[in-house]
Amino acid sequence: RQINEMKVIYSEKHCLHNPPKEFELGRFVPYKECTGRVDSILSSLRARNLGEIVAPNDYGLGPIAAVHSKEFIAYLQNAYEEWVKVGGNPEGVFPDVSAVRDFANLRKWKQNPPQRNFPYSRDGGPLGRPGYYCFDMTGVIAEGTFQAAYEAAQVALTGAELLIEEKAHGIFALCRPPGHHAQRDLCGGYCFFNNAAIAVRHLIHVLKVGRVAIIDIDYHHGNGTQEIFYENSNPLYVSLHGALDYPFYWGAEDEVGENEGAGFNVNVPLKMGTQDKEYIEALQTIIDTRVKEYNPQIVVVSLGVDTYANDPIGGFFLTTPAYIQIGRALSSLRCPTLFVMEGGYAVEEIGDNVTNVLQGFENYI
Ligand code: OKP
Ligand code: ZN
Repeated sequence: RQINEMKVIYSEKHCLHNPPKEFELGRFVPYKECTGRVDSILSSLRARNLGEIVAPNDYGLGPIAAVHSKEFIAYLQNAYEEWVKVGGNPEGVFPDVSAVRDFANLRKWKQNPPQRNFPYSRDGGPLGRPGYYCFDMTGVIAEGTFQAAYEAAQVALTGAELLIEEKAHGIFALCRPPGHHAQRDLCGGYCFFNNAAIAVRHLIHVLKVGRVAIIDIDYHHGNGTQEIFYENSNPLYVSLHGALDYPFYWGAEDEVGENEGAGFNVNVPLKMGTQDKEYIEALQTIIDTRVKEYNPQIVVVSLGVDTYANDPIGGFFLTTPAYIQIGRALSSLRCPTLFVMEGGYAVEEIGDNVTNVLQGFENYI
C-alpha cells in the first residue's frame, strides 16, 4: 500500500471569510485565523504528495440544521448585511453587548431558565443580536463569512461520506473557518458552524455508524463540541487542551457529560508549558484507556496544531517532529479516521505540522 493515498477535501471558498481584524487585549490586531494558514497547509500537502485533493459535495443546510438552531443559522446568514445597514464597521460584526446567558454553565441555565427576557435577546436587532449569538471578539462575521462557514461544513460532511463510501482508513477535511468552539447557537473563537460535530452527527444518524469517538487535539478546549454532545453517549468526546486557558470557563475534568451522556465527555487539561514527551504520553494513555474501551467504529480528530512551540496563542511547546508521533498514536486505534482541521496560527510551520500528523498516521496504520 502506498503512503500517498489520503484524500484531502478542500474548497477555495474559505477565502470568502477574511476579516482584517480581531480585538485582543483591547486592541485591534490582524486576524490570526487567516487565509494564509490554508495556503501553508496546501503547499506542504502538495510537496509531500499526501493524496488527491478533491472538492466537496453540497449536502445543503439540512445536516447543519441538525446541529445548530435555525435562528442561529439565520443570524449568521444576515448579521453582516444588517450590521452594515445600521452603520456597523464594514470590516465585520463585533458585539457591543453581551447577553450573558451563563456561558460558563449553559447546562444549568437550560434546566432552570431565568424568568425574564434578556435585554438583548434574539429580538435585539442588528446591534443586539451579536451579543446573543457570539461569545467573544474573534468570531468576526465579515462579508463572505456565512458562505465560507457553509462550505467548511460541506467539506467535513464530504469527508464523512467518503470515509464510509470508499472504506478509506483516513480522510483529511481541510476546513476553514474552524468549528470546535461553535455551540448549537453561539459562534466565537474563530468558529461559526461546528464542522466536526456536523460530520459526526451525519455519521451517526445518516450513515448509521454505531459508535464514533471524537479526539480533539487542538490546544484549546472544544466547548462547542462538548456542549452539542453533552447529553449523548454517542459520540464519545475526548479533549486534550491547555488548562485554564481560552475559552476559560470550559474544559475541566469534572465536566463528564449529563443524563445518557454521563461518562462520555472526557477532558484532559494539561499544564501550560507542556512539551513533546508529556503530551504524547497523555495522548497515548487516553487512547489506550478511554477510547479503546469505547471501541469506536469511526474516529473523528479535531486537528489543531496550535500546541506548537511557536504558536502565537497556544501555551504548549511541541516541536514539529512531535506531530509525527501524534499521528502514530492516533493510528494505534486501527480505526477509520476523519481529520477535521481546527486551529494553528504559526502560519509558516502549520503546513509541516499538519502534514506530519497525517503522514505519521498513514505510515503506521
Ligand atoms: C480557536 B481554535 C489569546 C486570545 C484567544 C481566540 C482563540 C480562538 C482559538 N490571546 N483568542 O481553538 O484554535
Ligand atoms: Zn485552538
